[in-house]
Amino acid sequence: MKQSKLVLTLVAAAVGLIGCGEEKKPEPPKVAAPPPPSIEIKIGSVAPLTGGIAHLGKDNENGVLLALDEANAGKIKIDGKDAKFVIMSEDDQADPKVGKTVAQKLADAKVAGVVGHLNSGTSIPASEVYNGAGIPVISGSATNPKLTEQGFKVQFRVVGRDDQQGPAIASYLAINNKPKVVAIVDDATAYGEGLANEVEKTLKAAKINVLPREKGTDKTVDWKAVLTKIKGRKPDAVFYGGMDATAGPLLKQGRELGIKAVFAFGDGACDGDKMKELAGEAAEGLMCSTAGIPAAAADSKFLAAFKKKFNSDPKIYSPFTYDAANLLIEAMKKANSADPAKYLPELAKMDYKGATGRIMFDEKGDRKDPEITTSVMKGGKLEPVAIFKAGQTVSYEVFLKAAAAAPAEAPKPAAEVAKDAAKTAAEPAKDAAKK
Ligand code: ABU
Repeated sequence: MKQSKLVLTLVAAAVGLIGCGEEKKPEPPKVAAPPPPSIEIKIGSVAPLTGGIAHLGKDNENGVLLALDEANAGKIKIDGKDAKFVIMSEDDQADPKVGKTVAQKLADAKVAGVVGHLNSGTSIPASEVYNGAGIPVISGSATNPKLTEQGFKVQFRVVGRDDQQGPAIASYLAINNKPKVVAIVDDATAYGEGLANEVEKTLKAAKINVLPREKGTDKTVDWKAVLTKIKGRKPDAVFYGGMDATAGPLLKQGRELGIKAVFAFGDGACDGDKMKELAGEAAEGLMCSTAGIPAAAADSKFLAAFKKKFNSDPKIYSPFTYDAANLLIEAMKKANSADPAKYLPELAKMDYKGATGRIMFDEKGDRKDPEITTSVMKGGKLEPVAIFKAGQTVSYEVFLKAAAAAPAEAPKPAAEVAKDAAKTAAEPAKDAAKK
């Protein structure tokens, strides 16, 4: 009995020891779960960030920044990896040579796509670089037709072209103001000269007398010699093809010289606040066009998010650069790849509802049926007055009504919106332009 008690005690002690030994054994180190695989996707953004139109360049960049912020917050997965979108922003100084140099820099850095450039004069030479590198590029502002006439499959734009914008603003001017003599000035850039040519063609087709072309540059701020010459020819209207930094002084000096003609500009000089800042009271009555909807008419969610992030309203093009960046991202999501060769086919066939409306591309990479807006400065505010779209001009009011009536989840084709707007209009297109 004593013996068996002893045996039990020893067994118990041994078990206890084993137990104690197990308790003392150091815990195996806890290995943290490996982080989910991630992928950094670089998106290039190019615009003039210095110089006379840096305010527009910064606005373009802001559109891209907002789109990338939202995409990163949305925790997008591409090819099973957490996608982190980063901007690679470059300043092309609105200079064609610098434009080509920074395009090469972006290609060397292997960006997945590019939003830019702002100017046609930089976009056109840069497009050769992107085409050679196979990098998709979408401009939110360049309007010269040549950009998408080169047959580059990587090139897209989300605004209209100057051969749409020029006829629209010239027709509005011809119908509404009935000028007999028009002076045309341009800044000798791909955009300014090209748009001026389109306006001239339309006016001449309407049998309006167009004076011999006057020229400046994209740096001209002293227009007195040109304007003095123009004043002597007594034009009823002056059209200028150029950006706001040069258009503002032209308008101000024109009024100071006593020119009473109506001044009309294209999209590069259709920023109401900037024109007021540069031309003051002389900006009243200014007529100008944009190659898309007015920035203030962009999607309300975009407008609120933009205001929250930048504490300012968009200028002319940021809703379009925002859409351009989102189009790149959506195409990558559809292709499940950030490889340009894989997502480019998706981009080309995109049907996307953006902040600026429904976006589809034609075979050249141009936006199908873009809106062209004509605005007039009234009481210190640039008021949209007419929209040209899908071959028809309607009053802005009618266009807004027709667009609001189209269900958001299944947007009507642009041509249908314009046709509906035309049907709704109390007056025919010609009279709508008179409003
Ligand atoms: N569309 C006017 C500003 C940009 C350009 O040069 O085309």
